[in-house]
Amino acid sequence: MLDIQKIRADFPILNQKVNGKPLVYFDNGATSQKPQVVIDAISKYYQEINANIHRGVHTLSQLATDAYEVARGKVQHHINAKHAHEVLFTSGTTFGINLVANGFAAILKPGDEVIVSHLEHHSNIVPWQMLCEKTGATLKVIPMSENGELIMTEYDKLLSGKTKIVAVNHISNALGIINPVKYMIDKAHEVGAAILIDGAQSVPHLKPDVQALDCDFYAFSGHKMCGPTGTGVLYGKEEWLHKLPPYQGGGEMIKEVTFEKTTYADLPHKFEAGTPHIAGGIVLGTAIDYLNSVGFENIQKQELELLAYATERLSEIEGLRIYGNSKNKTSVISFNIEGIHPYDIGTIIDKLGIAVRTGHHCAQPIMNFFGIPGTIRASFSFYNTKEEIDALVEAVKKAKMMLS
Ligand code: 7TS
Repeated sequence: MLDIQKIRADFPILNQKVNGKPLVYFDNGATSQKPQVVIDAISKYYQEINANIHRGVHTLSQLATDAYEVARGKVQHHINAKHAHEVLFTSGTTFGINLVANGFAAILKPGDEVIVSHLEHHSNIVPWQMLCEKTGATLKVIPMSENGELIMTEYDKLLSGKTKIVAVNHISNALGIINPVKYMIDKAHEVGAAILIDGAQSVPHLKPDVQALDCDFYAFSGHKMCGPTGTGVLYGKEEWLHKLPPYQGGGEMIKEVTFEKTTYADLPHKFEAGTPHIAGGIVLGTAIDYLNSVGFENIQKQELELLAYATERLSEIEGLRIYGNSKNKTSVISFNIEGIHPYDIGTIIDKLGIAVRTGHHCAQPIMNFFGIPGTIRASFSFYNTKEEIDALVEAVKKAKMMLS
């Protein structure tokens, strides 16, 4: 059992008032809060070892380089990648997906097909649309059902020899639905297609095993898993990272440069042009250590309890509809109240100290599917409590009264 009060003491931001009320932070799907160890590790880096990496012979540069590579190793073990050089540090999920989509421009031909799903964040739609525009390939979309699940029989029908890559999220940000990614990966491979998993919303809740999944790419952001903003990881299978061209040209990603010809550095440096977010990469390692010290089993247990409690309590409110009723869900509740715009509820409950996200959550096709402008999304983390859910329910009831 987690000692929630002890865990909450690790997160200084949680212990404050917003608009005169105790902060209730339920916007974890947008970004998580940071524990003190992560905040301290950022200062420590700049106080003690700040230097550019992979460049100098001097001691600080070596210390910074070593710390950065230790962090890469931590990520490798965390996601069970076969090689450390399959772990690319990026600025976030968006960067990782764009890197892969850009690389596939060198591979796709007119008539080829790219598959995404109806449940994607715009980050996992737009780069593939841009790729299709560039190459003449066609974008296909796996449809979803009323309860927010992807329809696997339709996925099976879309797959063919023309499919070159499938891109799907592990967990939907707008509804919290957990997709059957292992099935989807195996099916993509049956037709010889590559598959990218957008893990932005899964890594705060579970420990992905990229070898067991057998995915070709797995992209995620550090800031949703207690790490700093501007950090992220793209895992790519070695064979694919060799096949794809570099994304950006610049320092650090080369072996040799002449005006006639440039040769590229080995993995992972081929994809890491320029000075990276050194402190961020190192501290992402600290965040991963922190999450593992809490334990993913404990995290899941606490979050599923919060999900069940919030679903039950919110359902007390007349006219409240929850979107995405699948059993395969993480701790996200997306809802609306009949006749009231989600933005209005969000604004009123903010005055009561409660932070939720309202709007389309960068997933407009899902909102279009339900015929709504957006939802109110409460996304819970392991450091949230049932008392906070009670505060949300009371605040929503109050807002409903004021607005109806
Ligand atoms: N993919 C998914 C599934 C996401 O939820 C997000 C961000 C991204 C990609 C992009 O991640 P980034 O770190 O590169 O921006 N999702 C959200 C959200 O749900 N609310 O704010 C950001």
